[in-house]
Amino acid sequence: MYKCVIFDLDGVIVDTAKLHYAAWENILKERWGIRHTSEVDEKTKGVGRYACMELILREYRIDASLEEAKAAADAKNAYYVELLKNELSKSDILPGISEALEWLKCRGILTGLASSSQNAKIILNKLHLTFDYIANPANIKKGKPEPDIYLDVAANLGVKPSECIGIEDAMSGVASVKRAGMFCIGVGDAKRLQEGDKVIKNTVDILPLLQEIMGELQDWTEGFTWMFSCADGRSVESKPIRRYLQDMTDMYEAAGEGNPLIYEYYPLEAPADSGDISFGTTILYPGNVNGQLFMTKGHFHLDVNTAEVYLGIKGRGLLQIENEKGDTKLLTIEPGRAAYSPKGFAHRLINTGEEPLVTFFSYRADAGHDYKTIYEKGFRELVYGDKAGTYRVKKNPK
Ligand code: PAN
Ligand code: ZN
Repeated sequence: MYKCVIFDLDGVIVDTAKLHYAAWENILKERWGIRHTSEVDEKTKGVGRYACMELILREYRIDASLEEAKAAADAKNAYYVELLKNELSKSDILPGISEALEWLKCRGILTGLASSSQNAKIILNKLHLTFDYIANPANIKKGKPEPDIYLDVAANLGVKPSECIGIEDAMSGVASVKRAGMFCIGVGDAKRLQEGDKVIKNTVDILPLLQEIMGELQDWTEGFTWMFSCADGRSVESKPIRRYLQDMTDMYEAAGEGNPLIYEYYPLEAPADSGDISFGTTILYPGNVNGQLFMTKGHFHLDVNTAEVYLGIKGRGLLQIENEKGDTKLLTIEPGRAAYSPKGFAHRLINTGEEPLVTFFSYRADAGHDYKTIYEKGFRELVYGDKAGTYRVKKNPK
């Protein structure tokens, strides 16, 4: 149901409050000889640069011309940017945020940033964080508490507001998320943020809460599960095994760049007994290495005479199968269609589409895995992607 999580920046991802405070303090003292107070500072949170200046002038009853005010706001910002550049680092990311972002990305859930800060890009660069979309506050007509910035992120990511969760620490931010028609997580004081759908004290609580909300709502029609129910009534969460390009470089014809995540799988290994079956979920991401489509490593089972079945849940792709005699096939995998790798056949998944290919697999628990043969030689056919979303098959020279 939820496809996207949108974050506020200050107070949620990073705490720049101290730096803002120091910058305002400096400017107010220098220009008007005024001592900045934490009460006024609190009211400036989540408010854009010039709106902040107006608020401060009002609060301290400062009489300034429009030019003076603008110049002071710009000077405050210049000072603040200096502080950001000199004092901000990865260690300033608030606790639990990196883990939450990683968790969302691994599940193909979109991430967005809805910050009123014109300095968001500088901050994210310093923190080495990326998002699927970052709103540009200069293009947003009405700031928080109006919903515009959150609606902008949703529109640019192609999701409905009802499919988004917004995370905020300020009252104006919570109001903005709610007016946008999104589910709101407030981080901070429960009373102050009571408009939020759920309020947690601390950023470390974000990931468990997201897991609770999204884990509950994930079901087969959403295309993915890593929670399995057991006969004894327990729910078991399977731990993912992740394969990056560098784990399988020699398997692609040409060396690729970087180290993207290619696939992850959530196996629920039953005891290695012939009467049991192991099963789980594989997510193979879309992409290619110099045109060769993303694929899993692939393997024979150690007991060659064991079959396996894959069921397509989401996305499109192929189950490539091949036996020692050289019989080789590419079986279509799509939602609702099962593909069978008969006994004696090695198998691998290939993603021919543009979204993650999610499958459920099941095989005899004592089958074992033999990766060596495929790792060294590969399958007889290599599958390349064409722009039109179709694929091309090449003979494997190995
Ligand atoms: C699957 C695969 C899973 C990952 O569980 O193990 O999709 O692919 P590789 O094992 O080829 O890396 C399976 O076929 N088990 O037997
Ligand atoms: Zn297998």
